Amino acid sequence: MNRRSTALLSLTALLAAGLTAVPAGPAGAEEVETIRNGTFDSGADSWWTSGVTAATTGGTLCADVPGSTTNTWDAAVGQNDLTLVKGESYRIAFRADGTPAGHSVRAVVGLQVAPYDAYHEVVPRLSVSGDSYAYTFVSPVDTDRGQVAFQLGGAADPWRFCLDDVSLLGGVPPEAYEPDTGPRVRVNQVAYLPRGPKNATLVTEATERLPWQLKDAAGTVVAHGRTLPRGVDPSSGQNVHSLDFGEHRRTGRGFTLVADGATSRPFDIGTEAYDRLRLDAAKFYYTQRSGTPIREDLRPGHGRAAGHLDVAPNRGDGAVPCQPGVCDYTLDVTGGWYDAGDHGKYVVNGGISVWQLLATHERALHARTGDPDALGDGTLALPESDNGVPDILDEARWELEFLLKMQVPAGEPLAGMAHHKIHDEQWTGLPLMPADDPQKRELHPPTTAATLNLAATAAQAARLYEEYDPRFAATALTAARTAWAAALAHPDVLASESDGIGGGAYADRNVTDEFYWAAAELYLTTGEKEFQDHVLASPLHTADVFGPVAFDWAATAAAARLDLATVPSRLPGRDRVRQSVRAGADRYLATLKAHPYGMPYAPEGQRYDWGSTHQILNNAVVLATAHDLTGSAKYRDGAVQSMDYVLGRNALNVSYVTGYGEVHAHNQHSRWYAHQLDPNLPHPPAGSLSGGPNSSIQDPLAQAKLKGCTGQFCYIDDIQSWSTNELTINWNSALTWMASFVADQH
Ligand code: 9MR
Repeated sequence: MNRRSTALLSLTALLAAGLTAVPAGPAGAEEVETIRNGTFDSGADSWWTSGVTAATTGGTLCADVPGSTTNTWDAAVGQNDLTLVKGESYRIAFRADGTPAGHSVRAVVGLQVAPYDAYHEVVPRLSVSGDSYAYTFVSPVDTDRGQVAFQLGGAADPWRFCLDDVSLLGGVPPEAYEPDTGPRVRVNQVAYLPRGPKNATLVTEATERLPWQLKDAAGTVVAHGRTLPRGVDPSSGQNVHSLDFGEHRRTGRGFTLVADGATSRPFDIGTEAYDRLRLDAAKFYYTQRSGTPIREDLRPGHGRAAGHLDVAPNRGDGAVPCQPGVCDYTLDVTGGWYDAGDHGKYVVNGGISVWQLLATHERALHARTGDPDALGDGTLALPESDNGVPDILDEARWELEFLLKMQVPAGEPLAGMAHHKIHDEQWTGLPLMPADDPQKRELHPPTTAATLNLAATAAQAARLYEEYDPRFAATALTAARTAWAAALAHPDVLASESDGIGGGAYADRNVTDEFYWAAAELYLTTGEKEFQDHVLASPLHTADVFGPVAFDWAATAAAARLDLATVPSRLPGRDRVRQSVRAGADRYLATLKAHPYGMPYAPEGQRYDWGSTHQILNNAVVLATAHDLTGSAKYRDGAVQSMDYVLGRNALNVSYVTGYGEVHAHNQHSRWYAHQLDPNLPHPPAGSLSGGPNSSIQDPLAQAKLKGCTGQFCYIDDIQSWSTNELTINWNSALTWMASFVADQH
């Protein structure tokens, strides 16, 4: 639902008919009907209409929907003033038809007043003969301003919609959700490297070793062996065995593994998929760009109008004011990448994302297996391709230019610091193309964390762009120095945890790690004593920074440590720095070996983090870096094996990368890759990483379907599940780095 929509709707015939109790459901709780006159036996009483000509005949409401409307909310039927109880399970049901065939209705249960939140929405395609629809969800709020709306606009030609038997039943038993996990042999559904590790997991009640067979595409057994019983895996609650077919090295497509009467999904043995994945993961960023049209010729199926230029209905990012009381200037903050499925742009998260793309390039310069041409000029089909600059640097620069624009101008209070973020005043609904966002945009207060993200990445940029554009490198270094000085002058200006309306908070209470990171990048670029002193004096320099999750947008110390270990410098004690990476990698390797699903991630209590897939990949980055530092095969194998989980060797038997693997995430939460809500919109492009299992299941859909889930099961491939199934710039940067590493291990 576009939350703006209901603000425009007029209300008619609001009769407070009271709530009707209906017989108890199977769970014994009392089920309560919330809709008044859902059968239209009393004509259109209690219902409003907007932008349609509607009438009831014979207990059915039919609406003539005009053609040539723009938005779904331009034509609608609905009912307001419904009471919803937080945590209660509801079933929304209705019968509907549409003539001629092919039209869809957007059925929304949400808030009838600003900010027009949608608690449940579906967009079924209607038939001419009519169908019944029913969906269960959990209300995330208490409100007596609930609304059910059927949005009908947006079609070129007139059509007719008929509706009957509308019900919103409270107190229904929550829907039992059983994910379809397919065959019990779990494999990397994409590809194993010919000379790499090859492991799989079998879900079985058996406690004794079982025979397995590897079959080629023709069904011929090409290898066989016996499984290793592993007991109950705490991350899934399943009894599992693991199996190792690493001795088989012959390449091919369409292999399967057979064990315990189950046949795995097919997979390849080869390297081609990783060459492709390296490019696709990095290509993700062009389609996240703000402030420029996405060219259809460069991204077939994903072209779109420029977002947030100063063209209506966008309010534009060309002259964005601060939130009231924060500043009295405006900034041109056009450009940059949209953070995720929302239209927000955040310096903090932009920082780690840029860092990791630049680190992918920098690794290629220094690592024994690195290949700077792999993401070089002309590889990513960008508007800047063939300009003599590696495409990965062109892409990262799109965000860097934006980060620089977020710096408070000289002469203003807090000059040199960076605004934490810029986004809509209110949350918007889905789908919503960037160019169609009507919300006011605002700058949020500068913070120390954002300022240090700018200092770190601009300093890193200064050394990497020097060869291609010395002027830009110099500009970046000046901005980094200015930001560093501003952060030292204002070392504890923190983002507010509650600043999460219209965009994510990205609040970080501890910036010691950001200081360490910025100092490290400034030191690696300049070699200057001031920065060296800060690095050596940081309590984090000698601390164990390789915890259950190595690094992310909020925890950047390990990012600093990896660069201090790999980027050439004269840092005193550099050997110990390198040794610390190895020690961290040893622990991730131990975690991986103990894990029956073979991954370097075992959060305390199996509480999976928001974006767990990228945490797994970032831990694998530490393993990969240990290989780059030492040449030791065990670290390379650990890093390569970590990809198996992300690509399908997991409890849900799903690849978390769109377009990769037989069953893969493709309904990620996004306002413009919203195919699940509007068949005219695309799925995310191939190579988009889903955040994956998140034990905290913050969104209502996940709460309705996944309550009580164990670790790996806290995931659903549904566009409404923003806490388990979003896509983001910082998650795809982990995928880009790791896909690049694996592709280099040919
Ligand atoms: O990935 C972020 C997660 O670590 C935080 O806990 C959460 C709350 O601040 O926000 C997540 O990031 C979201 C951001 O706030 C807004 N854009 C979408 C991001 C991914 O869901």
